[in-house]
Amino acid sequence: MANLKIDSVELRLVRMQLIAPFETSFGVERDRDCLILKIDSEGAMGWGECVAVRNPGYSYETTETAWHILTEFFIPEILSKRLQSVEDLRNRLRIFKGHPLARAGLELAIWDLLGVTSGRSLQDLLGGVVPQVPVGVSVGIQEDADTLVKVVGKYVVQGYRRVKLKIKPGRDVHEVRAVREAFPDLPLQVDANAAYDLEDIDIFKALDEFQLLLIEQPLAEDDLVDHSSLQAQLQTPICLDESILSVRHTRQALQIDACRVVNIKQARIGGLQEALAVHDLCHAASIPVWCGGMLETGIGRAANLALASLPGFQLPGDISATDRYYNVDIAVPRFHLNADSTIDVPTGLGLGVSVDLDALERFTLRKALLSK
Ligand code: OSB
Ligand code: MG
Repeated sequence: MANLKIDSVELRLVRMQLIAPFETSFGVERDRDCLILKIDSEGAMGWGECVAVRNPGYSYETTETAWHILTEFFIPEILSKRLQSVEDLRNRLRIFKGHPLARAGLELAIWDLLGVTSGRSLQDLLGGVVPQVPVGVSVGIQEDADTLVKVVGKYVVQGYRRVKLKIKPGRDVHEVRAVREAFPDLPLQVDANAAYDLEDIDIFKALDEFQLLLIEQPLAEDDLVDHSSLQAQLQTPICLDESILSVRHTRQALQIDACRVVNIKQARIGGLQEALAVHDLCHAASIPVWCGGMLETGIGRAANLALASLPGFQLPGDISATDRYYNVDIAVPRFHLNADSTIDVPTGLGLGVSVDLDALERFTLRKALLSK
């Protein structure tokens, strides 16, 4: 049993320049904001990342709502308290509703602390089994189909063996066809980020012809029922991202065949513990899962790699090398793509990465130290 006294929590609003703008159906990100948390516990420290961004485009949460929820509610609930486990933290936060991204950021710092203080890697704590995980790259919406084909080609040359294309209404069938014609054998999938509705069935019927691995989150995040109707009309598996916020949602989605693949993001699911439960449920039901990404810094990416090393992760994750995202990252060492389109899972204590404090300070827009 661990015994972590929570002495203080430092919260930072951080802004990092992306190497290239990332466009999805809900907007363009040029630089990425997030919150970085550091928990101090009797001389040990744990790092976490809350992946909320400036706008409520992917999720209703933003950096400002997460700041509010963390500083006013979640962190005061644990300051100067003793925590024996992640379950202890979850129990303390159970009185609060929602805000999974804020919740997951705080939980991640506790996982890191648990690893550091018990001499174990996060992979070990989670039950990960493989030393490298297969990864792909998520490609944003581009100027036009020709540019998209070029950008995909660049990633293929770099060694990515699975590509995800972001789509939105008006930028879908034509683009996917162009990429499929240029790369007939490339494992390919698309992500709509909830931009369509059932009336768009003809678009999905057309996408159904391109041997896609999956179609991610085609319809609204709060609509499992329409996803089930859509799945019944398609050969291509539907994969849910935004719709799956808990193990209960997962069970219900599978019950009504609203999806046949699940994207697991520990952040969206409210933390690694709940993500493990979603993994276990899907693994037992032989539903393939894969690890999604949120353009994380090296802190969040380290967590994703550890999670993706569990046995149920049977499809490549949206976990790309550091140089797909940032020229300068706040965590070191950087993550590199291996020749077989995998990335090594960190083996050091906790997250297994170090934070570059100078870089962190340079990227910090605001910070607060909470203690009792
Ligand atoms: O829907 O999967 C998504 C990035 C930000 C927000 C939502 C999503 C994404 C990605 C990028 O697809 C995945 C990554 O490389 O981190
Ligand atoms: Mg997605």
